[in-house]
Amino acid sequence: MNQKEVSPLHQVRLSYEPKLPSVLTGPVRVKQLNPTESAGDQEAIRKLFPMMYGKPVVGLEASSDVVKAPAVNVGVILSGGQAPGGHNVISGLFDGLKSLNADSKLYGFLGGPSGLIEHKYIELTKDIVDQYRNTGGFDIIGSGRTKLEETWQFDKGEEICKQLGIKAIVIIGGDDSNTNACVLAEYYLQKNSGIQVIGCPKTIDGDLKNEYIETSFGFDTACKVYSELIGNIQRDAASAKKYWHFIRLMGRSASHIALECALETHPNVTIISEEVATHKWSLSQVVDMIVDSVVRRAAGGKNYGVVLVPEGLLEFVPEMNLLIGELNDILAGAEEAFKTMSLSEKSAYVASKLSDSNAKVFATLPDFIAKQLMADRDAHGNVAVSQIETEKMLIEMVKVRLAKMSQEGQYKGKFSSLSHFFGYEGRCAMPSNFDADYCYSLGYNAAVLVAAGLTGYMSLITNVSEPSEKWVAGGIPIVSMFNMERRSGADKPVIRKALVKLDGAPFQYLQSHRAEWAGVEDQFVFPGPVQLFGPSEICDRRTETLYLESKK
Ligand code: FBP
Repeated sequence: MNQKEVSPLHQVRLSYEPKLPSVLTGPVRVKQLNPTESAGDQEAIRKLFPMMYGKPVVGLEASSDVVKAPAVNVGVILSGGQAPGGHNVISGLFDGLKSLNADSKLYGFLGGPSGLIEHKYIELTKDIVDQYRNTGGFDIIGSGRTKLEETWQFDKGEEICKQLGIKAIVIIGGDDSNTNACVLAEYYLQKNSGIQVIGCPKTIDGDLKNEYIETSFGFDTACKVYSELIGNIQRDAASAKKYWHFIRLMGRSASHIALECALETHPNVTIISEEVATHKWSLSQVVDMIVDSVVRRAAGGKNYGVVLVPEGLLEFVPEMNLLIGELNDILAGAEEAFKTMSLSEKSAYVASKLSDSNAKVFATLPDFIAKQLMADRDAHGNVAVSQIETEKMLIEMVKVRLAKMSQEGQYKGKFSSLSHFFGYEGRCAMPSNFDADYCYSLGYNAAVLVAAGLTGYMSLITNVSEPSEKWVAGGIPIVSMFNMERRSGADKPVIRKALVKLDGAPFQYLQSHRAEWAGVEDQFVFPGPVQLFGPSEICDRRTETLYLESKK
């Protein structure tokens, strides 16, 4: 982006110096730690990744030997949805490479993984990188969702790397992109092409974490942005006293964002998809949970409140999950036929193909939800959940239930509702100090892993609930996070998605306060905007999720 003018905050923020773990501020030595196994299906994964399987976790320790590293050319790719801090991974990588050897070069592949295949790239110079330090967005080189999974794509990638003298590719992405990064690393190793591949854990969804990765970058900022907005809405609700606000929060599958925002703001009702799936709740039972709070508060004279709905909810409701699964299959074979059909023709076509039980569920859905469920799937065959207005559907269902209760004399309140969806508002926000520091460190550390000759590793910064000087740097073999899962009709090695754990401290905290928050007394908390300057306890504050998880 060629900007003529930048805001005053943007200008000042460009010169913020991200904090690094102490170990990365001087010469380091890489030490091998524990050998690893894959997270599941060890035999199958070992066969698929004979070169990568079993590699050890690595850690960095300060070294007194100052060895001049040879100059290297590295390529970087931003993959998938935007997450605050992506530009800092790139600036950290750039600075890390230059600190090891000023003649090293960084190339950015444009528009995501497709840039590697189509040979679209720019050299990232200091002038370019300096314009993007500590800013939100992925616009420095753009992102994309092309899947890197076929050998012709890997070969095209190798071709451009050879042409530019690129020795390593750094892929900044979520679970799917890092899965592909590992497949690419194995392929290049088997071919002896001399190209290393390093991953970095990105996603606002917070679902790329495990015993090693404490959090994915972008989660901190995105949740803080949404929590500010939720707090503002809660204050409006408590001032006007006339609306129930239903707020859907992004997060394709897992409910980490909804959970974190609930811990920050204490809304009346928070739905957690993983809980719905575990207890096999129907949509009607989800509605029970909301109606219970609406009725209790109305009895206390309060006809207002706030409900948080996770974006991925429908896929976790068993009856809807079955329906969506069958719809995916039907739609996969009907793309051509659909092009010329009206909405009612599409509905009739789908209804005629569905099994009896799924057809019954489909018939109960409001038209707008049926239409959204029939929309195009993404490259992975998934429903675009960010386009499904689940919050509006729940409002309709709550209205019907309350009308019935009113007729039966069980409810005497007034129900006016407003719906909201917060997702894209947070993905490109200016990164919080935590994300600015964490991302810069991930990128800087990736340069060290490249210099150490590693491949198939993810850049790892841990102990992040502590101040940054105490952070620990290292790398984890991506293959150690794999298990086999059924995808598009075949068993594939993938990084296991981290869903909300119902026995984990963050959910347990919500659970122990839910009844109180749903009751008549308002318990709302107003977090206010992300603070970039001021006391450290405010500006460097981590997510509640991270604090609660690190206490164990
Ligand atoms: P990543 O997993 O690639 O980080 O993207 C996550 C996400 O922001 C989800 O929360 C959301 O459902 C989806 O991307 C939206 O996708 P799109 O950017 O294609 O609209």
